[in-house]
Amino acid sequence: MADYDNLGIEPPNGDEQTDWSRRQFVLGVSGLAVAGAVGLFGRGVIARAAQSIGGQPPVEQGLIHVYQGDYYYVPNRMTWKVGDRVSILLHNTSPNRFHEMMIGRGFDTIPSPFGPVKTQFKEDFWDGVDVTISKADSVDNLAANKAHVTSLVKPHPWLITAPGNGNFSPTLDPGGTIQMDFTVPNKPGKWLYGCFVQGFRHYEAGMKGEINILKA
Ligand SMILES: [Cu+2]
Repeated sequence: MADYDNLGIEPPNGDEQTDWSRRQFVLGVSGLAVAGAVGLFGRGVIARAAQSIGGQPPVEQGLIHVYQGDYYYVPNRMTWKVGDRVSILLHNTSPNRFHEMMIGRGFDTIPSPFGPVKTQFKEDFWDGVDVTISKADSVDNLAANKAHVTSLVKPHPWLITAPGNGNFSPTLDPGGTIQMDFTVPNKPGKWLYGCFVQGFRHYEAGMKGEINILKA
């Protein structure tokens, strides 16, 4: 495994593992938001973008490795084309933190004394997309929401298909991996990906990226 944990990226403040549980930010976010905002705004936001890979990335298809760290993705830019087959093999390289990967556009927010707190993307990229889970190890949970998920990995107690758990998002335990196979849907344009664990604090700390989807 590449040594992505020594990039000199400082973690956000706070004890995230105690205030993060499954989709807690969706179901009970107000207390979390206040606690998170105190840590965030009281001690300053560390927002150092990691791994800015220069130049225009090539169109990627087939197997794409995406690495999660504290608090970044490698790569943080991808270019896909409508109709191509893509398999994201997501790796959580963090030694001790949960991370997820949402893909979407816009933000859902809730009001708080410190301003709006972002909870997830407003538009879920995975809405209506057929996804096959072909590998899974140390997955904390995967909210399917409106994606059509088939898992070749059985059993899959981590697969959450009930509504109300937030947008499509695999959350990996430290060291976890998941492979998601799909055909790039006809949704061209710019999309974002990010980790909203700990009430948007991972995203704010730099755990985000951009996908440009080209027309077929
Ligand atoms: Cu994260």
